[in-house]
Amino acid sequence: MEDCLFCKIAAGEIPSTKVYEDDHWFAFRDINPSAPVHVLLIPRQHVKNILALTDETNKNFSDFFLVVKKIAEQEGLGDNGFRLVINTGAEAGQTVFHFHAHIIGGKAMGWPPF
Ligand code: IU
Repeated sequence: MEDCLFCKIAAGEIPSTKVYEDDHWFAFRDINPSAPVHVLLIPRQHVKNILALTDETNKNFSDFFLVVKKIAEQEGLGDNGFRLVINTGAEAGQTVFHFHAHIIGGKAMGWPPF
């Protein structure tokens, strides 16, 4: 999609600190990390958020949790765990409208998150 920052990051047109990539997914370090590990996982395909998913676009999400697991282990979060956050819509705090999952870890966290 034209003028989508995260599409351009996934395409390598805008630099980022890459931590993982495959045919469908790209992951990079959040520019403003809220924990020692803060990775954003994005699909290469432009999907605005969960509410915009369709049967067709969902096909590329079938391995989503396994990719999350792979990145978490690669980042050393396999023992102590991590938090997975997907802000969906402005009220939930979504500011970039290309689906992204925050993989956050490396410190103790509280609940609720707001
Ligand atoms: P949110 O769930 O839409 O609020 O998350 C957007 C995230 O994207 C947020 O944590 C930003 O720090 C991050 N980010 C980034 O890593 N690089 C950028 O160029 C921009 C935002 I704009």
